[in-house]
Amino acid sequence: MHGVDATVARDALDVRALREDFPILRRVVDGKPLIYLDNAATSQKPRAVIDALVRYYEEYNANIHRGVHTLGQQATDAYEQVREKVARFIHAPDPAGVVFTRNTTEAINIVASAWGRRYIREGDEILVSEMEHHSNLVPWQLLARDVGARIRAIPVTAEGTLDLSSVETLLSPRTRLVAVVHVSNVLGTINPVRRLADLAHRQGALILVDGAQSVPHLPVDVQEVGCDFIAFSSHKMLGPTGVGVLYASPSLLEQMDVYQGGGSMIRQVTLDHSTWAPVPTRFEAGTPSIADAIALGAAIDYLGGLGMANVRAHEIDLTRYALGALGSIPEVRLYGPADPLARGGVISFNFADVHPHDVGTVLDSEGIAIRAGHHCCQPLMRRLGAAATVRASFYVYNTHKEVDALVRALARVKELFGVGVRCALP
Ligand code: 7TS
Repeated sequence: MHGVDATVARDALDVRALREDFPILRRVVDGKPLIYLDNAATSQKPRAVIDALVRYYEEYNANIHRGVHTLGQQATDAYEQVREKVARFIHAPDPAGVVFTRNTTEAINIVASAWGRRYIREGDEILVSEMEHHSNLVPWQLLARDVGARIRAIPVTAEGTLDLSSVETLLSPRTRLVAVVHVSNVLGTINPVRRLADLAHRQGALILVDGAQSVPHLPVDVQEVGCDFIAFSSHKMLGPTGVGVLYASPSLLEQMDVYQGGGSMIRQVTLDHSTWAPVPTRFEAGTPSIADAIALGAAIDYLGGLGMANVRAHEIDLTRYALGALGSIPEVRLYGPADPLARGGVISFNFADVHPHDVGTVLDSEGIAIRAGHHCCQPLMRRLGAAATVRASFYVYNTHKEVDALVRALARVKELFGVGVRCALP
């Protein structure tokens, strides 16, 4: 292929070309070109997304669902079109099931509050897993505390997968909800959500899927997954911060209580009583993040242009390459499944006994952005027996060369911390 290097040439994506779409990738950190490997925390934004934000503010900034004026109508149309785009993107049958939230966290809190407080009672059970992000754990703990319900957790195996053999015993007629992450933000594990949905439904429970790390990275079809609720964030899928999505069928949303009260979510208000707007606006009280939702539409267009199957193929390729390269370093301890097909583009590891924050600082001095810490998964860290990990996470613009740079920078960590010497001491 015309002049592109071999690693890019066999890729499902034209990475060299698409990198040009991301202005921030021209940045230099500490005199080194930025290598951004912290995509599980948040992704970078292509020019098309930044332009969509600017265009809204420069050309048709107005509040939505209220004005008769042209700008208000344009903003409303643009905002509502994104609802349809989101529905198509996740193969949801009805855009009326798409609720715009602030992020994944708020989407889950809406379910805990507006569905959970109505349907979960004393003695009921909520089944989570040991690999949940705090945002799919703490809302259920708050609910359980207030209504007297009980949290149970699917254990994680030594390979970093869910122990499915325990699910049938953990599920009981008391289980009202299974709340489980689709792709782990620490281990990368892709969980068998369809299977879990079937098991949950067989017990009469509903299932919420935390799609924060799946919707941006894999083709997700909510009808195939069979989930009742799915939550995800725009900022992890090339879109702006400030907007996320909760999807559920409109009939399920109808059965829920309201979440926040205020403007937009009402049909009629008297001094002592209100009735509610139809779903999904019933769950969108107040002025939403209009610009951000509109720019999420540009992010979805961008991902659609790449093709989610290609995004996934690119990440499998990078993950396979990185697992091989990191796995050949004796000081590196990798977490999560060995098979790149069983995981997303997230790789957690430790480097001998060097503290992950120290690894992160050395990598930063090489221009490499990774995350070090507990990744908002403290129960999982306890299960792994690690206080923290280093985490590299990939997206569409990452390359084999960047993985090579990570490997070289780890050699620098070894030099600086004298790992071999220190490990040899009693
Ligand atoms: N669920 C998962 C699986 C996540 O990875 C995250 C964010 C969230 C929920 C919460 O998303 P938010 O947009 O509401 O904040 N994960 C991370 C991370 O791994 N590093 O920084 C944020």
